[in-house]
Amino acid sequence: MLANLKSKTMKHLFKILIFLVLLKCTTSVQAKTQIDKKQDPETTVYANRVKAAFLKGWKAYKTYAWDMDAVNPISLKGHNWYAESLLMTPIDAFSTMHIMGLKKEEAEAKKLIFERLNFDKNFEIQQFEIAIRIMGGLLSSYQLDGDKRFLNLAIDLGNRMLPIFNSPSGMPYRLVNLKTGKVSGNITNPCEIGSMLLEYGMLSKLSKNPIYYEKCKKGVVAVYKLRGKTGLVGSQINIETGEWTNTQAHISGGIDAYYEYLLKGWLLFDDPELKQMWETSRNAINTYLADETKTGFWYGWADMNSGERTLTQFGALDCFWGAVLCLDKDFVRAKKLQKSIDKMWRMYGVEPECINYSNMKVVAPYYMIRPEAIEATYYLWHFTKDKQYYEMGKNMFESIEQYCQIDNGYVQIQDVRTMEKWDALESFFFAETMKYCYLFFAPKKAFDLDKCILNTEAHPFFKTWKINRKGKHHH
Ligand code: DMJ
Repeated sequence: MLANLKSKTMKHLFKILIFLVLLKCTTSVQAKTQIDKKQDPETTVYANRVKAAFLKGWKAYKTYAWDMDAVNPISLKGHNWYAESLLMTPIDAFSTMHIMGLKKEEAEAKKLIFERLNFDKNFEIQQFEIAIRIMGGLLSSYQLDGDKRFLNLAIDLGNRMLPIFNSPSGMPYRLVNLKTGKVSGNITNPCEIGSMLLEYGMLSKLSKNPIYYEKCKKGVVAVYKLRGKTGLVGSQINIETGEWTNTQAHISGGIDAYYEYLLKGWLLFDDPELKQMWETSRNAINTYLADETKTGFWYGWADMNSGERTLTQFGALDCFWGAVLCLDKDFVRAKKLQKSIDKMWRMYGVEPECINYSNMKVVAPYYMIRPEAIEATYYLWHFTKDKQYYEMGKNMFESIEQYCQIDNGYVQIQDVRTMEKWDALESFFFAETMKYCYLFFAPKKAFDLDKCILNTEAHPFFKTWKINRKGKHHH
């Protein structure tokens, strides 16, 4: 009987043991699926690594260049663009901090901006750069954070820059003195004429004052009307006479964001005139600049009147076109271009500034940690969810880690063939390069590209957006 009892107890204990083992297995499977459902572990590791890279750059700025425009991480100092600082780095960094959820850094940047930023400065600024980085940064910060002081600063800046449009044609001058309003620089380019339309448009929308959009759009329409027979614009124009001083057409620096803003302006403001201007321009680019060659699919240079090919050059800046193609839903061209972008990136480990795509020789060897190649890759990943683009994004981030990282932060590359370092870190490292890298790996709730339009400095602008009396806002 005793033996019988023992064996019954043993059986019972055995059953409990089996139950416990099964329970353990189920809960650990559940825990694992919960992690997988949220975010796969590799993606989380990458998200944290990008944040760490951003923070390392920010630490360099804080330690060596606090309250200046930008940091020089090798000589351990900072510099300003003009006689005094306009806080370019903290303003450019803010929207990325917000998306990355870096609360402490957001608070310190915000404090610095509200304590020190003042546009009453007796010096000339390049209105285009200040519009995309500073006005764009402030307006985006306002939509992300809800603090009205961001908007007030943007309005003050916008009013000080308005004299740029006082030309006979309405096309803006390149330079303006922020205190006196004196303008100069009548020889300019389509990018510096049209690539502020998103910022001035958002300023009008948020301040409820139409003047900024109206003035800026007048300049954009004026340069569009002066397009060549091909439908393309040239590289340089005299805004007082309306004469082209350089008729080379391309999608590179000096023209790039002019086209980008026709499409993005249409998408953000529903302005049908912009849609029509975009479609005419895009068709001309497809006809005269797109170049199917044995080295890949590229966009070269041509004369704006004859359409004749003048140069077979493509560079780091031109890569933005991949993102524009995605927004225009032209995934056939976007995918073909992406192959070339990836090829150019892998030639030396990071892309050079410019190559001749007919012989794949380097034309300009430096790398400024520009974002455009990563931007194009991210858009394709976002819209297609094809894993090869995620892998390309990972590779681009790894290259920056490998070649641009130093003990005190990140620096640009003088020559990608030797990887010689260059003691500089542009503010777009914080606004754009790190943001696009992060977006490959960011948790879904951190950011939704479908709800906004990114300006050319990667600051998000929201189409629908509300703010309540407590400063809380939602998109
Ligand atoms: C940034 O200031 C902007 O992306 C601009 O449109 C082009 N140049 C830099 C980045 O390369």
